[in-house]
Amino acid sequence: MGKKNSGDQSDRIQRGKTARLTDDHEKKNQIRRVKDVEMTLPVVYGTISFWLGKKADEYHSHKWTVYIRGATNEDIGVAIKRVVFQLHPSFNNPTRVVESAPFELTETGWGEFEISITIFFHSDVAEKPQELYHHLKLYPEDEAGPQSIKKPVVVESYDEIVFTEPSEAFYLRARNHPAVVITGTPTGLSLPAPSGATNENFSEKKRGDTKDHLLSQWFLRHSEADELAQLTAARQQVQNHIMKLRRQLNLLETEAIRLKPNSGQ
Ligand code: SLL
Repeated sequence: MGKKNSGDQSDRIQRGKTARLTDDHEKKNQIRRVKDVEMTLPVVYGTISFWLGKKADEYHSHKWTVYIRGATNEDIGVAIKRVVFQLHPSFNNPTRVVESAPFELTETGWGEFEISITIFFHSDVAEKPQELYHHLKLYPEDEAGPQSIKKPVVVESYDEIVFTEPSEAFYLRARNHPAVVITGTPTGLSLPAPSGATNENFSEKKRGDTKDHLLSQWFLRHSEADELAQLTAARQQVQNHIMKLRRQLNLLETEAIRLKPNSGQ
């Protein structure tokens, strides 16, 4: 049965930095990678669990949700194709596959256990699946008296999925996406002219974000995420400005060619 932990805090933040995703087998497939660039996907994963109070029975004392979300609640479906949550074998069909963002799963149960979260990336990301682990926590550590049905127990971990030398395809597709943080300047890559097919479209089709999530009031704050969000916003402003200048330059160049007297005449 579920155990009651003792300790100081029920809401806990855990930190980690995910190691470089190695990709030996993909190197053989001649994936073109962007040198001197790192793409980072800041994520938060964890569980929020509510005690069911009067509705509780022996096998269903809590209702909980496990999830992995963008650290700033942006849609991480830009990089992640599918997430598999592996539950305790006491659950029916303990392997739960979530095919699109938001990547989450809600269940009822009675006990705490380790959930494995396997992340599969889109094929153009060209990275192997990555596994994270989260310990489902149902019981608050610091409260002696009866639990409240209103205040859940929340445990979240902040992590960064780092794509060092990302694939060119992924870089070009996701470099302006708000869920992604870019560091470095690409070398040896001729960027296509702005087509309008980047930034603007993301905002229209990002329904996998968790900004208006039903549970968002319980999401914890992670200072790293806030800092990265500021950096991303600044970078995007600069990007937009560059795009605008590029368009103007293009127009001017076209106009210059048109006005240039033909050498033969
Ligand atoms: C414990 N080692 O003893 C853990 C195992 C398993 C929890 C916890 C199943 C719910 C259901 C469920 O909650 N299992 O049958 O629908 O605390």
